[in-house]
Amino acid sequence: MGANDLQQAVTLHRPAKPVQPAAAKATDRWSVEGIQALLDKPFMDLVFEAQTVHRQHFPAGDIELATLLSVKTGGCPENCGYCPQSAEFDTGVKAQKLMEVDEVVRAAQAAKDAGATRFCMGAAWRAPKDRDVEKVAVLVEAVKGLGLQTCATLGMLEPHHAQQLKAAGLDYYNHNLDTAPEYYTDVVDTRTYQDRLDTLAHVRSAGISVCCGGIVGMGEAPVHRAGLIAQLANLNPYPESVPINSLVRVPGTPLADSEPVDPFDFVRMIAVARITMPTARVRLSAGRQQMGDAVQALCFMAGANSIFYGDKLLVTGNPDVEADTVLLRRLGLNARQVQQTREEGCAA
Ligand code: SAM
Ligand code: DTB
Ligand code: SF4
Repeated sequence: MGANDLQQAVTLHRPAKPVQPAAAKATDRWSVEGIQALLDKPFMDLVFEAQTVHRQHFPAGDIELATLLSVKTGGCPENCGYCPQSAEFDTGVKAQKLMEVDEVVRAAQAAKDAGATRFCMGAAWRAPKDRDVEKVAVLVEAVKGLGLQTCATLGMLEPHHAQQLKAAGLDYYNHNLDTAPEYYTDVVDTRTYQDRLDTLAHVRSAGISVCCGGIVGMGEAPVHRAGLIAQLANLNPYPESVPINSLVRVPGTPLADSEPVDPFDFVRMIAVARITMPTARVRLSAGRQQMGDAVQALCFMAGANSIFYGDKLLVTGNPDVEADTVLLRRLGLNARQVQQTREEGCAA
């Protein structure tokens, strides 16, 4: 990619003109305004409310550990402005083929041995082809066979793909809405928000649990943060897992120079996700390496009860297992061997 192309990409990713939030539907449980009012609460009141809701639905101190593996890295045809794996951006990430089953099983077993209960396989595809889904189904079956919860994030799915993955034993599918609909086109223009919603509907119809969240720190306005939470919380039902990512600013991506997020504003997003989606696993996701222990502790106080666990996210770093083990011990947080899901009834 040349300097001119990069300049064009940067222009595409300029902050949006102020836009009215999407019109509310009669069935919506939450309005954007209601969520903004929560985000605007005094910090201590908001965190107290979130922790109160949290304790009504989960045992105190319970945390889920989910390990990520990039099973197919780089070379993606999409232009998501945050992503180091897009072929459009010069980030130094080399495109690789889909990993072999043995290699994936070894990584999954190591994750299990280190204490993870969920294993999430990520692929840098816009949408997998039939033959890709067949191969990933083999991976899912093998990982499931180790006694781990399985998750995959492969891009847009057709209904028959979702059914095939469900039959192979896929427990969760991760597909993020990333931001509010009004800001989406400032971040990616090779697909639409509706494309994302359609895939989520296909995943739901196939009986796979939904993992869906977003990213904070992409130059979005407060109303867009509220708009993202409104979209997630108004899904019917809302997602079982909600990853809240803090943008990892990767050199070469159009969003590399975004303003860092105020850590307290990030904590507020966790708190509001907890309050509006009380039984979901709210995952403190990308960005922990840049966050520090005290901010992470505030996120747990605000209701986060899941992390990505392992030295790497997909292509960028994550706190190492030793550091996380120490942090969790210092905070009295414990991973359980059998994670309860909403269907199993996770009220404390
Ligand atoms: N290609 C598939 C897709 O886009 O759905 C799956 C992989 S994609 C990397 C999964 C998610 O990772 C994205 O939706 C985005 O939310 C998150 N992500 C990617 N790059 C990120 C970054 N630099 N910082 C934070 N989150 C990021
Ligand atoms: C999610 O919400 N965050 C994860 C996972 N789902 C797939 C990915 C984070 C990626 C961070 C940058 C990278 O390593 O590529
Ligand atoms: Fe491709 Fe997913 Fe990265 Fe977008 S987020 S460029 S779809 S790998």
